[in-house]
Amino acid sequence: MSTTPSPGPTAVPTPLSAGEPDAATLARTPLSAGEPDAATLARTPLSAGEPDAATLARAAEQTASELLAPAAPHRLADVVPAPQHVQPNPTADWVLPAEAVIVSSADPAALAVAEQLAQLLRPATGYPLPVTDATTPEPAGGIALVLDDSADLDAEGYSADLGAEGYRLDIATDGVRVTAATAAGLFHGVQTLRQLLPAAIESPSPVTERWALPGGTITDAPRFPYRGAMLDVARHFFTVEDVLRVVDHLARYKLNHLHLHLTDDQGWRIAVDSWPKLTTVGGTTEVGGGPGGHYTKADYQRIVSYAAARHITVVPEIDLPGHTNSALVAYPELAPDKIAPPPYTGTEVGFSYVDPADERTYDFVADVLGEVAALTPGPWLHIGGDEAFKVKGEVYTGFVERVQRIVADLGKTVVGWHQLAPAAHLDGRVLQWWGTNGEDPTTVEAVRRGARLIVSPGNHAYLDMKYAPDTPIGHDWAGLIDVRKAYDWDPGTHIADVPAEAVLGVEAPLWTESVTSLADIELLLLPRLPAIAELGWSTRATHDWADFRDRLAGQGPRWTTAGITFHRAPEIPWPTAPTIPTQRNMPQTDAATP
Ligand code: TNX
Repeated sequence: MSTTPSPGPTAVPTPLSAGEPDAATLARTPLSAGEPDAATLARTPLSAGEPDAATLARAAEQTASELLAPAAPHRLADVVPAPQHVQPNPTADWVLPAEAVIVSSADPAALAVAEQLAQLLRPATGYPLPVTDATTPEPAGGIALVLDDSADLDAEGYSADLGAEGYRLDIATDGVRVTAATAAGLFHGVQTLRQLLPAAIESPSPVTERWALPGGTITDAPRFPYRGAMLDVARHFFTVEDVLRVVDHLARYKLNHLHLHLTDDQGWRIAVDSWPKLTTVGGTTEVGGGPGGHYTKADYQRIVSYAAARHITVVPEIDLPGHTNSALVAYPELAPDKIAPPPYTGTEVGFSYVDPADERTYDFVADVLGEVAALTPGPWLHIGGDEAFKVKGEVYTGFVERVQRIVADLGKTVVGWHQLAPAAHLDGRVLQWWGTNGEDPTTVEAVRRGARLIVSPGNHAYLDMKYAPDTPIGHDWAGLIDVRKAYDWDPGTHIADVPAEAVLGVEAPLWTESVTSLADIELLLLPRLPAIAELGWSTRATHDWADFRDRLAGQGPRWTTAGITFHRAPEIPWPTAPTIPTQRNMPQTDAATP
């Protein structure tokens, strides 16, 4: 990130107390770096060309008025993932007024983002924040969301191609303007805006706070088009509500894909009308013997549309030919020996497979993928392909090639774990690389034949790995992954001999053998998910551990205020004084109180 140095108090986050600052607060308010206070000014001897008493008095008055209007508590650059270009203007801090209006371009998708912004801001502020539309939205003391693909985004001597997901955020004395060529760009701009407000904005009920934003301009766009996380809902089942909450976490950090690992040995989680026992029989187990569960088609569509409203594409995975014990329990005809295996509730891998020699298997695959494709507006279908240890050599590649063709015939783009690499290339196919060693000639060869990669190194991006030996849940087969390990790698160069252009993006998978609750999910996701999100979004020039660590620390009070569980990783300088917003005394019936 190139940052124009900003003099003034924005360098020191100033915790604000309830209401207007009193005299004691003002006395404690740090002065701008290098700014003399009134006493210093009075002691300064006059010499030729030095300011006279009147000038000094004016300077003192200005200092006093700056103290009366304390700076916004956050620096413009205090954003995760790091924005591309940040140009602070400390004279342009802005405070959201109670009567602010959110005005948006009339496009329905832009208006939807404006309404989402209002919904983010209303609970904590208690302000009405009406949403209106205009042909040429202007902030006019409030917030304008401008959809404009021809906007002059070249400002202040720099230029940026905002593309499909970029945005420009201007915070000035007359309000805030977010400009983007797409609703997705506006949505990402809104996430940045949200992070620049005091952490109390995350409060689910009204609090007294000065809703100050740091002045200046951010121009921002992602490095990679694919930025994702995966949730394994097969080893343990998670409710729709849990998944929607994970979607919210992705959205905060500008991730745009949610990969759902929908099927595995321990449970089949997506309803398939043509093979109903997949869920009624295959969905009733999970690791440890719990009741499991599954998504009806309506449930799945609810996840898909909730994600779409947050500009996140769902990538459904049906893992084939291995990891299929739950399907074999339901339909023994798919098993190589045609005998139903017992349900599996352990955590071993690699023992099950659908019979690659039986045509019925391909009917099954076509039916399942056809129904899942019909429910999925996004372009991707993930066919797994990992750890099919008992399907070897040409039998394996032959199976994969047939399934790849089925996906293509459904009009979807095939994604699979990098074990697919030896199979023949098919236009557009994407391999998800989960190795732990960046030397992988088989994957390099598949890339040479045209495959693109989603990079998920097991020893950096696997969110199911423990942070430290004492992490209460998680694995360690790929090593321990503390926050620095999650952050310190480059998706563009990680795999030797794979050119950066072949890298579609990055994904952080969360396998759930040991994960049984939403709190468990959040503990493993946060704070590592923002690290992976930053690798996917931010230009490499911003990569800086010390800077990231400080910006990440600022997210802690937000999670605390929002009631989100996270791991207080010892290498992050979390603020010591928790930001406990003052609850405002509002009647229970207040519309803004959830
Ligand atoms: C490997 S990564 C698997 C999963 C396990 C995971 C546990 C991959 C494609 N397969 O089946 O859940 O390790 O970390």
